[in-house]
Amino acid sequence: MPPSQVMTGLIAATMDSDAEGYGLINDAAIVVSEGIIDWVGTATALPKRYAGLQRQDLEGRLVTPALIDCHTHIVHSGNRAREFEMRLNGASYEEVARAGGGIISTVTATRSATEEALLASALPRIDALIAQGVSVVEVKSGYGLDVKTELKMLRVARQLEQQRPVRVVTSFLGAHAVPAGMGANAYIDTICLPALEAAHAEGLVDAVDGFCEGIAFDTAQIARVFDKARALGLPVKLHAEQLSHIGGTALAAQYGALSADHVEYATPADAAVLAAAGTVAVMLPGAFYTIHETQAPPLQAFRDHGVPMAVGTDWNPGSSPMGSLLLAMNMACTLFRMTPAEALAGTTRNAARALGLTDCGVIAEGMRADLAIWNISDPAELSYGIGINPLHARLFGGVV
Ligand code: DI6
Ligand code: FE
Repeated sequence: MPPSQVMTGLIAATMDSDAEGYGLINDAAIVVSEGIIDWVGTATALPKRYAGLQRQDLEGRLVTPALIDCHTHIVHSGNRAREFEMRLNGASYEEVARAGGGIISTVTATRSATEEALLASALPRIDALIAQGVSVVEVKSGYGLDVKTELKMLRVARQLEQQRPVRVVTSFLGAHAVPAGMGANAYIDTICLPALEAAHAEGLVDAVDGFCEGIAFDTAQIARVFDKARALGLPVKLHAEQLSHIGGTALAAQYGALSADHVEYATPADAAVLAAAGTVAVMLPGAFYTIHETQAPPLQAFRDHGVPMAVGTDWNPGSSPMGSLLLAMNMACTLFRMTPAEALAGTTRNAARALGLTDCGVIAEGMRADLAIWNISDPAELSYGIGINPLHARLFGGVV
């Protein structure tokens, strides 16, 4: 355990839900003890009992909760740069598919990679996120589509947490795509549900996800996966309404999902049911940008109904090869017109909520001391910069 210490000379963006906007405290002090935030407030109000503690002057820097990337697919093998290039040279979808492109190419590569190789390729990705002040990363399976590889992906996700000072939250995404030569229902019965049971038995699953889309699984098929999740006592989340409106958002809300992700084609009625269910809407502007989507998610409806909004990278080799959560915040502002305060809440407080975590995401007494210290003084700069990383230091459980 690191020694107890007082940080002073800082501006705290606490992101505390009771506070408006950033929950800013100018000339703040934060007391960290045994990896936990013991006290936060204005320096002049620091209780006398902390007078003897070691002090660190942060020279006017901004301190936020460490960031949380609540939607990634960083465990995968290979990349799809070739098909990116083919498409920009005018190749059609069919030509790309015939050349072995698309999601199935990532499945093939991920199946043939050893656990060690998968881990080796995922480590630099999680390092890139950590270098931007990220302390929690959600990681999905979904590029195996067979029992063995789905479990392999989740084991690698768990290993990331052993190898790096970071917390990993896993989502089982067996219902990501239908493997070639198989019907969706048969796939769910013979592979997806048995894989979920096996992964859960091994303690590999924190939540269950699915891709509810015309090119993947319909609501009735996802409901069967969610029923199994419910029977196992696991929370659910869903890729919903990304390319079209087929009812995934309402289904997610019906199952009390932690989050509904993408939601470009969600409607104001969907916003109302999300709000009633307490489900977080996760914005993934990297995918919107990459696939040249033009339909932006209904932000104003989310605001009007009080739907909590989060922001993630969706880091995956196909629709969002994006290794920067700060860039995702910038794009959420520029492409979706989120405010910088909403974007920061979306990678702290609301991202924690999208993962079902209650001990991080805000700077408040009793929370984990997962903090990001930035070389800036205005929190809007985090969303304003494009490809700029102003991180000074990151505390993970109180450790620099
Ligand atoms: N939504 C997406 O945008 C990605 N998966 C998903 O559920 C696409 C993943 C890929 O193309 O590899
Ligand atoms: Fe995704």
